[in-house]
Amino acid sequence: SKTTTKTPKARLSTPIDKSIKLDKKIIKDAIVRHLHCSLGTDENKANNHAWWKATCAAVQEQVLEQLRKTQKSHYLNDTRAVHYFSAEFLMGRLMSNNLHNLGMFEQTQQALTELGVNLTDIMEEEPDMALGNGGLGRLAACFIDSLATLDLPAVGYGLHYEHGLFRQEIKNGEQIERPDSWRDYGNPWEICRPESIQEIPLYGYVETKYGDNGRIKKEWHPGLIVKGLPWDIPVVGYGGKTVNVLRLWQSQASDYFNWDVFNAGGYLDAQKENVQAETISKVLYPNDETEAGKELRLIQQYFFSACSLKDIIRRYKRAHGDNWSRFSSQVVIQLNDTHPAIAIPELMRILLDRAELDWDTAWAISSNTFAYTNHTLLPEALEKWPARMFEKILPRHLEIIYEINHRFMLEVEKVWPGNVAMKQKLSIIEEGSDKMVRMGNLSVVGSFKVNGVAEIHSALVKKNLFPEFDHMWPGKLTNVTNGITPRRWLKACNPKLSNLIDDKIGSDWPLDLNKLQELANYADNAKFQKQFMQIKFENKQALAIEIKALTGIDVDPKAIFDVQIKRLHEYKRQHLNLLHIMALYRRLLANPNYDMHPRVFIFGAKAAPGYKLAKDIIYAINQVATRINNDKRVNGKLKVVFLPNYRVSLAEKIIPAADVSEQISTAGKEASGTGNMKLSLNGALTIGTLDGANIEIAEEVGDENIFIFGLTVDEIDALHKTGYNPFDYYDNNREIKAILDWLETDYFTPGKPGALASLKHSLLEGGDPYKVLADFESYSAAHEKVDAAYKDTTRWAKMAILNSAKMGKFTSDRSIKDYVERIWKLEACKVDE
Ligand code: GFP
Ligand code: GFP
Repeated sequence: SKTTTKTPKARLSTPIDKSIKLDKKIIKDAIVRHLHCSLGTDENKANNHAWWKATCAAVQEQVLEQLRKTQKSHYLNDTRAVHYFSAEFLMGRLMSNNLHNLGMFEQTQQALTELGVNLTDIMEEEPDMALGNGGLGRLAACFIDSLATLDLPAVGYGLHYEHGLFRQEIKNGEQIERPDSWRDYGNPWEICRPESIQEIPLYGYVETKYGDNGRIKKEWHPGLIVKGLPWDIPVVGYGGKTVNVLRLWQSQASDYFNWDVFNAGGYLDAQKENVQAETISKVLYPNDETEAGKELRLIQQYFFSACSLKDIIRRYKRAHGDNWSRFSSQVVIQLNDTHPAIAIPELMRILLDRAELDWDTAWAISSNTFAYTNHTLLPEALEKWPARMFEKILPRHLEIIYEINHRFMLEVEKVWPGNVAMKQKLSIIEEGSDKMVRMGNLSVVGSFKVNGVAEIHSALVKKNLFPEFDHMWPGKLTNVTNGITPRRWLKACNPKLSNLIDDKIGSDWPLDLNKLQELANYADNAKFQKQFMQIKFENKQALAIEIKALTGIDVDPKAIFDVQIKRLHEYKRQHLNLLHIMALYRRLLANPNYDMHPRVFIFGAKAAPGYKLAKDIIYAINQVATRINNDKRVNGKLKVVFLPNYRVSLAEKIIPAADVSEQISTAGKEASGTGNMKLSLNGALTIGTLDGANIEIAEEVGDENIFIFGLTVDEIDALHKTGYNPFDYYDNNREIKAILDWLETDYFTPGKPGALASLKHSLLEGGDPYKVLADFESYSAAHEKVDAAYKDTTRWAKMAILNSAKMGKFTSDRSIKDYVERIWKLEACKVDE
């Protein structure tokens, strides 16, 4: 079971095929036809929602035709395919993206104009598909866009959550979580596929039997069977040729099970089982602080992994029957973090218990099928599940995991004879009063490749997280630096800049982002600088209107728009940004002539519902904002905006309008970051630490076009060794002391002294785990450089242009080509007409 190793032919920009460009008359007719015949309404009555749905239906006709052709081509060519297993897909909205990728955006816009409808307005009707949390989920969405664009056979597999990430409201400065209902009135892009339902066993016990040949046979008698119903979301590649599928599983009660219970008189029990089964795909990341919550997460992971594997095997068997020898040359499965790691023992179970292969054959197939991406070094994110939970929910899988571990321990013994501590460290099982299964170790042992997501992160994975695995299997650990799709993150979200770029360098950059390099020739050109900055200004005007509508705050588009948009987490250090804002405020109060260009600090962030300090930071940002925004003394020089309900569609509005991009994580903590790439691509300058992909961004744009500050990974290590004491900074820096003490007063929380004190305490008595105080001075100094640079308009324009020009490396097409070359060994498959 060796994988094919032919490298795919490099495919450069294919211009969009004119033949699939539909003229506006055809589109107009299709929209009206759907308005009449699918929605049963009329031009006179239709509201924006109806127009949106009719337009989706008209677009979907094109999409489904290409989907059919793609599936046929893949089938006829018996292609090797990658299967991207991910608990998250943060798709956002699909309309604009699909129109651009099909090359029919302008025609559709014109068709609708003729019908008296504004495309931009009706696009606002589409709810975001927020089936994810942050970077990891958005990365998955960018990757499937690139896979389709590069004509690579690929399927995304995940969960069809009824509720995605919560909707965030801000009440009296605090985050309130409301359920997200992205498909209350149906979702026009998805197709239900009851013909491909899978049944998934859970609970029960394992029976050991002896076969005729004396061989031991295991039979799992499940206690519950749930159904997995697939929903397909077509993924349209740029150019509109390949349309792959994102297949998401919804859980349902299995009919016969309920029927029996019901007939036996257990009416309520039957109901209960329905609820239990349907709970599996109800919400994204159920709170796992309780035992029941933990169980539910493990069941979710198993449920979607098992459904997906059965689906893959069904497809494989259709082409190859019961001959397993080609499985791992046809199928590669990428595990997006450890969430789907349970797929490893599940495939082993199928191969051992169902296909009745011997262990070595089964293991050779399985371990040549899986590859694993690590997205974080934070210990709390490396999943562990209690062994007793496995015993209850997945008893057979626990046996298999023990066997995998037993055999792995023999390997460890060969490399480090008699070394018990080493065995304990590397074991998939963590011994203790409550035995745990380490999903990270399982993923490394069960995969043929393991990658980190930026150079520095992958180096730290080797050096700190999995050094012994690297020693045992040299070459297994590798790097693939993240990327972003320029179709969504420049072409679609920043049409003015895209048009300017088209005019200057032609229109094939969305497929070949290195072409942007040609913009560097115009970086000193006064006319181009003016055009570039005028577009930035207009984007800022548009955002100012949005800010007013969402928060009631007036901001001046002539101010510097300084943006930090990402999940709220201490390691991302939104509170470092906040402390600096408070410092500026203090300086302005002390000296009304304090020299600074007006600045608007813009935040967007959700905090995990159970993460108290993260929520406190949101509250602090809002309280400080309210006080500053209403203080006449700052003379309009300082504004702070917290935009509620940060999500993909909001990011698409903020990013084109950003001047400054805050990428200020503690060095060594942000694996890569991808917002940093999106902002820089749209001409924002980064203020950032030497962390994650910031380092590679700095390499591309050059040190003179980025503002780097703060401790490096090595300096942080050194600080740890000598002993870090945040009080040193508090006692010796008057500004830091004043700001932290300010947090304890009721200056920002009138009548409620101490309401922001938790922040101060985490930075002092709490030990300041993310070294906020250690980096404060250097951060503040870097901001002075930002201010000086902005005042020099020519210099700033040049820097901004060079940021856009140098982002070619960070297209997700490059990431996918790296995966293909280093890990997947896939070949492109052109879709036959
Ligand atoms: C795929 C889906 C099926 C669906 C067909 C439609 O086929 O559910 O009916 O496409 O073309 F899975 P498979 O390759 O998965 O069988
Ligand atoms: C994680 C890491 C990021 C990384 C993404 C994608 O993001 O540094 O860029 O994964 O690899 F933290 P979150 O899902 O945690 O936001």
